[in-house]
Amino acid sequence: MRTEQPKMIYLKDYQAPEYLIDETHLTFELFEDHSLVHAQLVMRRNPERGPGLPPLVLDGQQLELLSVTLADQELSAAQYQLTENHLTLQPTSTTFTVDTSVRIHPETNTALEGLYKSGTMFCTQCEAEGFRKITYYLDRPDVMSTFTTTVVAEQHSYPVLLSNGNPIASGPGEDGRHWATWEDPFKKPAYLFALVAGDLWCVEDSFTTMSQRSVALRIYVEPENIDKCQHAMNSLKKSMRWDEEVYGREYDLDIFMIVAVNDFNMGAMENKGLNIFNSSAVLAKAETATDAAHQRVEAIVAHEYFHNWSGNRVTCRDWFQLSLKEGFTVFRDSGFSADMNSATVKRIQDVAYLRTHQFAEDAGPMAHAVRPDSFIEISNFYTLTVYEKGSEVVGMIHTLLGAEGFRKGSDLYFERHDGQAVTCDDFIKAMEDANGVDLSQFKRWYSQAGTPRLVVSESYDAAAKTYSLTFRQSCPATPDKMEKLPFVIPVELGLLDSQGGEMALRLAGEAAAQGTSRVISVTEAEQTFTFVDIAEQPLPSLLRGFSAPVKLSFPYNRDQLMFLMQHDSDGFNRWDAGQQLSVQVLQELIAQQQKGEALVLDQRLVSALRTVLSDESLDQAMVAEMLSLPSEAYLTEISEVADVEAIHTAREFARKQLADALFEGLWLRYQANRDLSKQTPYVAEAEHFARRALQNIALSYLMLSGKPEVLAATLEQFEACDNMTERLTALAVLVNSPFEEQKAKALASFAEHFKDNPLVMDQWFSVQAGSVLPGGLDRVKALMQHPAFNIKNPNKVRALIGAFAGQNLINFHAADGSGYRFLADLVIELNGFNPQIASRQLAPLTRWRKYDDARQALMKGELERIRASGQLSSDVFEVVSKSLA
Ligand code: B3K
Ligand code: ZN
Repeated sequence: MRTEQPKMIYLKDYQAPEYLIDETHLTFELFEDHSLVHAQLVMRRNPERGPGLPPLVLDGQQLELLSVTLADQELSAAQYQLTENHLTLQPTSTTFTVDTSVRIHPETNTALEGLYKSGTMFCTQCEAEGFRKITYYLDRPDVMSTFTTTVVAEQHSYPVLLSNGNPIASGPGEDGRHWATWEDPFKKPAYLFALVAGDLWCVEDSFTTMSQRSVALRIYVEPENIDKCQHAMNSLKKSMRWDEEVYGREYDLDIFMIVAVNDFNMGAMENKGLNIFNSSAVLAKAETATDAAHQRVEAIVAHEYFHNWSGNRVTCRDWFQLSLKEGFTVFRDSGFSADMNSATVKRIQDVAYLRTHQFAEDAGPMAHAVRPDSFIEISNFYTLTVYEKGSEVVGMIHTLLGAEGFRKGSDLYFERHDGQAVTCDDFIKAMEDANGVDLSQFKRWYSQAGTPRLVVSESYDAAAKTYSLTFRQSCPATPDKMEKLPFVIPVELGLLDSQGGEMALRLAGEAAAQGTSRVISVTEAEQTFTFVDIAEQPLPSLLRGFSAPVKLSFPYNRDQLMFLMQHDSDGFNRWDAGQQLSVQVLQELIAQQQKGEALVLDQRLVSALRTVLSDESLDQAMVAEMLSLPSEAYLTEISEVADVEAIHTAREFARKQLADALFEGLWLRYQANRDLSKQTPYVAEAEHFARRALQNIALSYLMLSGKPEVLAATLEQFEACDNMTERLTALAVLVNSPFEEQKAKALASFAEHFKDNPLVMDQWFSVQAGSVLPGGLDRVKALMQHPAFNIKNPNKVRALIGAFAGQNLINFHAADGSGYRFLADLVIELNGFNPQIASRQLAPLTRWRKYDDARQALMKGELERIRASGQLSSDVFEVVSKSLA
């Protein structure tokens, strides 16, 4: 545990490093009760920092220093200074070497940062500042070095020894040990260092790059998982091809490796040539992973692979620039997933996620800009804002420049900055220079937090045949800034005539119309755009494809929304019109519930969804998305004060009404698709995902009827299907149903069948944690005692506690505060051994401002209890103190 007070670090204080490291030579001696790390750093004074030889301050944490040698002279304790976080030496010439030996304890490292053990395997996680827990170093991304790494370990337990780059030598050692040496010729910051030692098997393949080089591809897993790697391997090859075709980026080393580990704080890590993955983000086969899991594997494999250019070859100057690599890489992986699957459905899912979760973050106490100005603990800034909003910001540049202009910009960026550590400004500059545009106002997206509001009004002049749209933008105050300057908001729009046709779009002053869907830039606080030659009152379709991450409002009535649902040429906006209609209808029900009135569902929602359900020409995944009502979390996010019970009751009421009214149509669609599932072996491809998505949402509605034929169908699907998508849906449907006996039987047989597969057991935990039936907290507490639960394993914590607190709102927000007390206890416990996970699990409590006074007091009380609980990690300290500020 730290003893120094956590302190705030500011972007404005950035200074280039005093010294640089040109070469890093590491030797690891791995043992069961400790490990030794010998480092030789070939260093020089950074010429940018001018003459003089200031002290060399190396970062290091939780290291036992055994020896230190400067310029071949071993130093005595009087010749260096050692503190909790630093080792300070005094160089005497501009170039020199530093050799250190340290002892570390991966075998007791529960924080899963630095070198640690996952099961029997040694592995590393160094981003952002974990390398300092391995050896003394300049642990900052603007210090880039080549690495040579030798790993020595016992041969029998650790037959596989891996590190970054290419293998250059290996051999036997003494006492049953062996060694391997790896060399990474590409300069990289220490956060991209990786090491793995274990008893692993691998699936092998190869990829021929666009310049005809052959690259060996290997996915390493524990032997029992060797049958679950093919999907990740296919995804990897598709990613490599896509990055060549869409971005012109070719892979550089002779080998690319992925290793799956069970204990991992997040999804995966892009270490140069040696990606380390949470097993949940690699392993997938029909019997054990859902369609969603298959799609997640495809997206994460792509994301980490794409980092080889956007992150590794061109990296971040400092951690305030994190979105430089993360926002851009999420944008790249979204484009890939859109191309591999249905682009509209991918966009819908991304936007629903952003609006529900990132908008909530942007409105809460941890709100920060895409490029934050300050932080206490960088691990807390791997956020939805840096990733997802960061991707939206890059996406807006793409929208403004067009695909070709964007590609010119990205080519220039990669060419200009290859091998460098750069800033978000450098990225924008490349986009500007390649296109001859000025993005200075646009850059406010990087520096101003908060979700802008865009209020739109219209006026039609029938005599003049002109139609005007007036946009008013504003952005709420956030903890970093009260006043915001106007953003550049690209709004893609179209105008529909009374037949649903698209009108030609000619702005006043233009010589001719420019298509029927176009992008206008709103750059002022208030701005009017007037279209001419508009023969009749149009209906606007605004923010097509969600062209900017804003909260847009236009006073649509329900009939107009139904019209857009049917006629808008933009698929995303058809879905969004349906969502807006649902929101209006649900908010009406919520108000009825709050006033103690009888609930009455507007039948227009029923008829709109009936039309969608019976439209056989629509992509079935799209039908499934349109049938999904906005989540309780989203309804919470858009409420001024969220009424947990009323939201839940209203939404469940609407679901039941829809289920009854649409029973026939749902049943037909369900049966047709289940029949197809029976006839077709599982395929992990878009059209099959789509079919199962509709089948499964239909089943979840149908079960609300409580009819025996639906129960029978659910049991049939549960027992006879050949894949986890159908099985898990059937299980979830049973778990949320009143059929206690069948539920218990299904849960037991599932657990018995999959007890040795931890990833499947995670899903079993999640399904139960998500059950909205009363008694949720007791069920979660009981499940924590299950032999398959392990609080030290992040996947288990996320599957059970994360799912409960993040998704089961009606149970978590129980009026007596029991859910809050439970979560606070858990955070206090996690803080003691894994601060990153502790801090993540805290997020639901930080949203206290959204709730009624009684709940606010309870939530704040728990935050205060955490604050007073003793020695807090900097991770938890930052979130708790900002939440209470
Ligand atoms: N870059 C890593 C995230 C590291 C998180 C460190 N706390 C995964 C990714 O975004 O690709
Ligand atoms: Zn990333």
